[in-house]
Amino acid sequence: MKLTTAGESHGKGLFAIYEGLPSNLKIDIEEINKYLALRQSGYGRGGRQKIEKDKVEILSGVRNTLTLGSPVALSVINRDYANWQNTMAPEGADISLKTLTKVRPGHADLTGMIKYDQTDARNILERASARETAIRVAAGTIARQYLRVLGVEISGYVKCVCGVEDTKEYSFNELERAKEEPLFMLDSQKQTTAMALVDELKKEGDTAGGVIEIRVKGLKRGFGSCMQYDKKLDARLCSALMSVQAIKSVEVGLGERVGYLRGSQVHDEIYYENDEYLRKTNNAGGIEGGMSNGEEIVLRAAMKPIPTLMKGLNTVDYITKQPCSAASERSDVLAICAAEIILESVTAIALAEVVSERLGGDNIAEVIQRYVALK
Ligand code: EPS
Repeated sequence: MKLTTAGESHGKGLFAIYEGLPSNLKIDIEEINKYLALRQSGYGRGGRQKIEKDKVEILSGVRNTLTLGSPVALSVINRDYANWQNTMAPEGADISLKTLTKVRPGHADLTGMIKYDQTDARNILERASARETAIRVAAGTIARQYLRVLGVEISGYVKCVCGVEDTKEYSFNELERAKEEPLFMLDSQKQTTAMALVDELKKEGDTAGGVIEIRVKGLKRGFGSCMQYDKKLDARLCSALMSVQAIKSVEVGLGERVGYLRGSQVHDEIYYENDEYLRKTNNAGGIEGGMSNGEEIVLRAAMKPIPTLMKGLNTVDYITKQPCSAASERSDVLAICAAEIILESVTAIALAEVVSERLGGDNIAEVIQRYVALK
């Protein structure tokens, strides 16, 4: 499977070509739109989300709701393009209208301008923007639908917002209600504290990030490989999570804590009962030796605070070289709920790819048959 995305934040839209899906997979467009709406939700978002009402259009590869086995082309139109057409239109535009030279620390602006030989950071930020993730959520929901026919489900929640941390443990089934919460947090007291903090940060012109936990239930053992470094499941999943804008750390299972504990406190002991190899703990987060071991996969990722601060950060104007305050027109204070949906989606995309590498299959019946036959 291969996913290629295209599109600028204030251009005509976001687009994707998703290759390698088997034929006869049923595509639920309403579910794609549900996840697109969830990606736009959450406390702390800014003005842009009031403009956009993301909806997917499937342009190829699906007929009467079933995949054909051909590349699936997807689009999500930017409503805001109507307000930016005069400066963004490929056919001809006045590029002087929205130039940005007060490069923003934490963004791609400065290095991108030097690397791509630009004098306007807009030519960098338009593509670097997290708006691109809308189309990854659309494709990710198709990947989710592929995994679901095999009995694999993905969920998650927000564990921490700017230091307000929920340290409780939750079962997979408890996670689903997170999406009904304003910050996708499961501890209501922590969530209230976090929302008050977001209000305070907004007043101060500041921003926040947080920590997200993603879980995968129902994947059989043996996906990924211990035989070659680039086939390891943990490497594949962590790379997918790290590819999401603003994600600065990713961990599996106990993660960083393994460096602070003894072997006897870390490894999940094995016992045998009712014809099954079982564990009492899942510190490994469902992955050992680069392969799924049949336990739930547990991933955590930290998102940095949004780097456009309304109060501005100290920087330099790229053209005049004079010190100034970084550009800020409008911004999200926090986009942690969006990130949670995006991380579920990229997990689905990476996992679907790993699964299809092992199972192959030109049509979904063949895929299911091969999966069922696995030990
Ligand atoms: C983003 C800046 C903001 C965000 C945007 C990501 O957009 P704008 O510059 O239009 O105010 O809202 O995210 C989205 C549009 C989205 O749909 O997630 C950035 O610079 O990364």
